Amino acid sequence: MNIKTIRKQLILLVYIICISNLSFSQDKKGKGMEEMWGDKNVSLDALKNGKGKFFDESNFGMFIHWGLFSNLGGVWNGKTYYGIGEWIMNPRMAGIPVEEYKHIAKSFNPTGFDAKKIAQLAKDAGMKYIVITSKHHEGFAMFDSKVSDFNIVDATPFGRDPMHELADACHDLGLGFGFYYSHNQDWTAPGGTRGPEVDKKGKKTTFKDYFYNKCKPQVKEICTNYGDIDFVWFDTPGDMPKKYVVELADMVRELQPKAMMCSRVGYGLGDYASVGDMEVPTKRIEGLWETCDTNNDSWSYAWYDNNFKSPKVILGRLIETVARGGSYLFNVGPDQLGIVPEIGAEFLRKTGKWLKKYPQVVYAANASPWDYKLPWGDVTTKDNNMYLAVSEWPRDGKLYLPGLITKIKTAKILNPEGTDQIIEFHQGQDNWVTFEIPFKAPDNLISIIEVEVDIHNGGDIIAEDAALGIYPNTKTELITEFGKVNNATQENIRWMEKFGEWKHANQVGEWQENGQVTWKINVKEAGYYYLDLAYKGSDRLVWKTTTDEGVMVQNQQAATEKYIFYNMGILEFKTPGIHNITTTLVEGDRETASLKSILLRPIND
Ligand code: H79
Repeated sequence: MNIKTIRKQLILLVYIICISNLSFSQDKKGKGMEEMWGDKNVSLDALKNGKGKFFDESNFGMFIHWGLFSNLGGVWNGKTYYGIGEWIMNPRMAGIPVEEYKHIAKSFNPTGFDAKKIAQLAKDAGMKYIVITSKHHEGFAMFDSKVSDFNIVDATPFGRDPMHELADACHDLGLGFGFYYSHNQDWTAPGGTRGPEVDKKGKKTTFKDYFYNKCKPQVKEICTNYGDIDFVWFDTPGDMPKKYVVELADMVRELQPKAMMCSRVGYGLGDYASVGDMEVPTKRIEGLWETCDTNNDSWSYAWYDNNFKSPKVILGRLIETVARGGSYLFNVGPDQLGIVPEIGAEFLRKTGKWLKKYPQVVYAANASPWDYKLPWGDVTTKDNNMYLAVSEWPRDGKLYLPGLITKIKTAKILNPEGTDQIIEFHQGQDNWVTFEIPFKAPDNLISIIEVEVDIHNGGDIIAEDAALGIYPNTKTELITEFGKVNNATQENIRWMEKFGEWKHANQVGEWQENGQVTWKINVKEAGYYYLDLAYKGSDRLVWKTTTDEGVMVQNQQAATEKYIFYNMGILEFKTPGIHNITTTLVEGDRETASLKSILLRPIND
C-alpha cells in the first residue's frame, strides 16, 4: 500500500465518521466506528460489479418529494411558513394537530398528476432513476396501503395509486425506480417517533407497536406491489433500536435483492453512504456514495419558492459530485395538483440537452485526479481520458492545470455539433499544464476539453496532491479544510438559512494566541495578488497573513454573523513554485472569530 492509498483510506475513514454523524445526527450524534455503512460481507468491487453497478454508473437520479404536505404548499390557516415544506406539520413550523392534518386529505385531489410526463421529464433531464417519497415523517402513505387507511387511495377524493403509475412509467421508459420511506419518524401514527403516544382508544403505544403495525408491513407493501425496485431510501433513523433496523433491512434484502439501501437506514446497514442534505462534498470520498440536493430551496412544493437552480448550476453541482466520486440525486417537488413547477422542469430539460451532448463526462465517469474542485471547474475521468469541465472560461486564452504528473498526449475541445478542435498545450517542468484556448467559451453552459493521457492498462492518472495551485488568470479560494491548523479548532459546521435548509462549511474557530492556518501552495507566476479573507465574527478583527518569503499583509476589517469576504490588501510572491502561506488572528474576539477561506486574486483578473 503506497502513501497515497493510505492517505486516501484515512480520509475515507474520517469522512465515514462525518457522514454517519451527518446522516444520523438529524436526531442523535456520535455514532461509533462499528456502525459504518456497507455490507461487511461484500467487497466494494463486488458491489460495484454486482447490484451496485447501475447506481455506480448512473451518477444522476431524480428525487421526488410529494405528499399530503404538497397540498398545503407552505401555507396553514392563511399563513406562509418558510422552509422545508414537508415539515409544515411539525411544532417548529405550523404545529398542526394530528386530526387537523389528517383532515387535509379530504381536499387532496392531484388531478394534474401524470406519471408518464414526470418519468419523461426525468429521462429528458438525463436522469437514470427516480426515488419518490412513499411516506414522509408525517405518516401519509402516497400508495395504496392495506395497513393504514391514512393513504392517498382511501383518504382522498383522488382515489388512485400514483406510485403504481410512476413505477410503471419508469419501467416503460427504462428508468430505475425506488421508494423513500421514513421508517423511524411518524408524526400521526401511534408509537411512531414524534407521533402520538396513545392510540384511538387512549391506550399507551410504543415504538414496537408502530413498527409492527405500520412501518414493517408498509415497507413490505412497497417492496411487494410495485415490481422490481432499485432503491429503498430510508431516512432519519435517529435512535431507532438496532433490532428493528436489522429486521427491516433483512426484509428488504429478501424481498428486493437488487434494491440499494442508503446509509440512512441506520447502523451501517446500507449499501452506500448518503452525505448531508444539500451538500456537495469538497473533498474526494472513496466508495459508493450519493448526495441529495433540491432544485429550489425546499424539498416539497412551496408556493413562494421559485429559487430554481439554473441548468449551469445543476450541471456544475452534478459534475462536482461525480468528480468527488459520488452520485447526484436531484429533487423536484410536484404541487397540490401533482405537477412539477414549470421553471424547474424547463431547467431540467436544458440540463438534459447538455448531457446528451457530453454523456461521457458524467455516466460511468470516475473521480478527478485532484481531490478537490479547481477554480475554473472540475474534472472527471474515463479510461485514458480526462474531461475538463470548464464553467468559468478564462478570458485570456489560457487554461491552467496544476501539478499533473501523468503525461498528456492530446487535447481537444469537444464540439458535438461540429468538429472537435485540437488545442496546443505545454506541460512544463513544474508540472503545470497550459492549454492554448479560444477567447470565447465554446459552450454557453459548461465547455468540455477532452484530454487524452499516457497511461496503460488501468493505471491511474496522477496529480500531485501536496500543493494547491495559485493561477495567474483566475482567483483561487483556499478553504480551511485543506490547510494545516495549529492552536485553533478546525471543524465542519452546518447551519440553516431558512428552516431545514442546510449550508455546510469547514471553518477554523476557537483561536488561541498564535492560532494559525497554513496552506501549501504552488504558485504558477510570481507577482502581486489581492488577498481576501472569508470569515465571520463580531465587531472588528485584525488578521495577518504571511508567506515563507517573509511577505506580510495585516489589516483590520468588520465582522458580522455571516461569512463575508473582506479585502486585506496586496500580497507578493517573489518567486513561482511551492510556498507556504499562513493566516493568523491578531486582534479581536477569539471566541466568535471563524475563518472559512482565503482568496488570492491576480491583480488584473
Ligand atoms: O426529506 C428531506 C428532509 O425532510 C429530511 N431529509 C431530506 C431528504 C430530513 N429530515 N430531517 N432532516 C432532514 C433533518 C432536519 C432537521 C431539522 Fe429540525 C428540521 C432542523 C430543523 C428542522 C429537527 C427539528 C431539528 C430541529 C428541529
